[in-house]
Amino acid sequence: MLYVFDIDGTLTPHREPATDEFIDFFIKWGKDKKYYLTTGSDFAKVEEQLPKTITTSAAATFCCMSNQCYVKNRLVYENNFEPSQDLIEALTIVLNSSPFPLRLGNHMELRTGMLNFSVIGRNADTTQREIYHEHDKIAREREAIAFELGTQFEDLDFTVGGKISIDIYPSGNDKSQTINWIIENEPPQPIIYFGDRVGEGGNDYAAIVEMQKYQDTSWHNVSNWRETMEILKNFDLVKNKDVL
Ligand code: M1P
Repeated sequence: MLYVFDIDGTLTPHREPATDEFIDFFIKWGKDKKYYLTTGSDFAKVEEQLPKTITTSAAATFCCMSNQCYVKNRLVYENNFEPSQDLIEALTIVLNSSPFPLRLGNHMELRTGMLNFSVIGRNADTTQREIYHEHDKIAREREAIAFELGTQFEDLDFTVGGKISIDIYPSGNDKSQTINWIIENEPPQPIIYFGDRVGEGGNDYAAIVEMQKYQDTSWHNVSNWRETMEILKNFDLVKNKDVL
């Protein structure tokens, strides 16, 4: 069995370090498991949020929507992306026309193989992130922006991930790359995926669509790290029952 975990909202609170409770649990749980990490964030943020014991025990870590892959801290591949002037202009118009009142800076973050866009800006602190997230839950602003820009730029994908932002990358350069890499590099075996955005339009969706091409794959849409932990604990209970 191979496990694949999204990070923000699945193993950790969004853009925050994993809790001590989760770290203690996961280190013990992971001792006899093979698992992969896959995130929209870059490697520096992964290291801020998860301890080295967890990242170095991962079979591989896919960052920036799988546009960068590390095996045991060694870079294995990366894709390039240079946003066009048209895209920057379109995002600037969105930024200037959003009714949300706060602009806190770092609205377009260029990462390896992708661009992350946020109306409130990546400088928002935890409280400000929540304020935007509450606004977005009601206004569904990010969904609307992603849809609008998706029709304007057909060669790019716009997906909603995390709480305040949208991930943008060349069509297909998404988390399906994680699944394809695993399929190419591992013998056939069951794969189980955990993410907080597995529905259409979410940034885990492409991984789920890709997994459906293969047998013995399954996934969980979780609301937070605690739910992930409970599911993993229950697997072990069921397994032990089978053994008994
Ligand atoms: O990994 C999920 C997302 O985490 C962050 O989202 P946000 O800042 O909106 O909460 C970002 O790193 C985003 O790119 C990533 O997809």
